[in-house]
Amino acid sequence: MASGFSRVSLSLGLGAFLALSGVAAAADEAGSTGKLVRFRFTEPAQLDALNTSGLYEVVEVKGDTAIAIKSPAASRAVSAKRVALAEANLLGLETVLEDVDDQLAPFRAAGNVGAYHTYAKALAELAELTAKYPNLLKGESIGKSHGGRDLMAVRLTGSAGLEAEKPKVLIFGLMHAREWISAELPFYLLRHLLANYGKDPEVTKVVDNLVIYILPVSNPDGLEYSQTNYKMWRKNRSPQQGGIGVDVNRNFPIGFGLGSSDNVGSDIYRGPSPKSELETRAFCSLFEREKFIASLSFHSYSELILYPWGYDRALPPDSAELTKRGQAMAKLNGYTPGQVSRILYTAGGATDDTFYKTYGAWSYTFELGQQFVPPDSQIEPICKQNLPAVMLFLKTAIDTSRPSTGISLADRPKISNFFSLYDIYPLK
Ligand code: 0X9
Ligand code: ZN
Repeated sequence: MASGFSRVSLSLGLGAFLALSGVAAAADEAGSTGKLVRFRFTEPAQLDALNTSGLYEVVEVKGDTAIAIKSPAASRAVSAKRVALAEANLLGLETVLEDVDDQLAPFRAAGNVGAYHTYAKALAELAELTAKYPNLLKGESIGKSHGGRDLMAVRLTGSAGLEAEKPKVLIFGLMHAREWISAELPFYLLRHLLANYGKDPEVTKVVDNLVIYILPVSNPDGLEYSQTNYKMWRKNRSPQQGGIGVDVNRNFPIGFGLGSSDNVGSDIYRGPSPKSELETRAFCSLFEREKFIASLSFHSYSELILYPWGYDRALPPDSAELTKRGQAMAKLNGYTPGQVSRILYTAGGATDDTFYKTYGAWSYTFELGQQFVPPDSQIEPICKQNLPAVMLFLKTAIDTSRPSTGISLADRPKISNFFSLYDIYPLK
């Protein structure tokens, strides 16, 4: 029995499923349904075996129980030898529940998107805001998806100070197609900063002292597919040998291959090689150019604040500082802070590890809310609840030096001394 094994909850997960009835199952693309299985395990290694088997997608972990989907598409795409190997690795896991297919129907349907941003609405709103605030905001496509959609970002900075001297930060959402709420907070933040610049001193300082890139929709092809075809879609939509789609958050170089699948049918398919995906390359090029000092990605769900490492259970070099900042933000939104691999699961190839290790950015991931797609009425409360933590993330970025990882000292931007964050928000 492994000690020290305690996970809060996990958010590959199916909040909506569980909210519905406590059990559900997933459909593969062809429309046949998968099976939802509960496994009881005794050691973290068993969870990793489940995660990487290629046969199951782990969607929720609570205590010693993992809920996973066994997808027919995934099973069909692997060889008999591979199935046998995966099943051997999974021996020792007790299957608690199986065959709950019929409860999936409400989630398979492409529904009304309600108050959520579609990709078209996202582009329109970014265009409208850049037109309205030409002195503060510039639009920039940082690349294109396989489907030819722009990865549309905005660059926000105030008139004060020399731009070349300002630290830059990146905030982005919707890397996973079904996590619709994760595109809403970037918009909420952007509107807050624009509406209060020149009025609220805190907003003015943040906007004047930073260059803030905001990219609400990082996976536009996936979002479109989730909103029109299959709501539970997670990956992008790039054609792959034997199937469609790569989990972009498994396609980054650091820890590539760990806690992901090499089976194209899996929802956590990592892709054939690191940076095989256009979205991944667009992010890496942007980082190489802008040398962000901090990054914040939004996912859903589980009410967590996550920081490196995700790919390794070891502590990262700046663990104490990462923890301090994570805890300070968590005090403001009530979320549970922690190192990904310790409070969630081991998963490499995600943005945060590469942004921290390769590019020297303080990188955080918020798992928002308790569902992938909370009811419309929850959008505003979730955004509101998180705004102070995001403002702290921004303020922290102004006046601090780089982590010990990543790009060379010579590349570091000068640190602004506009005000000392630590005086205002002591981080314990
Ligand atoms: O597994 C993920 O990609 C993220 N969770 S989600 O349920 N939204 O899919 C968490 C990523 C955390 N970071 C790393 N694993 N490095
Ligand atoms: Zn996600």
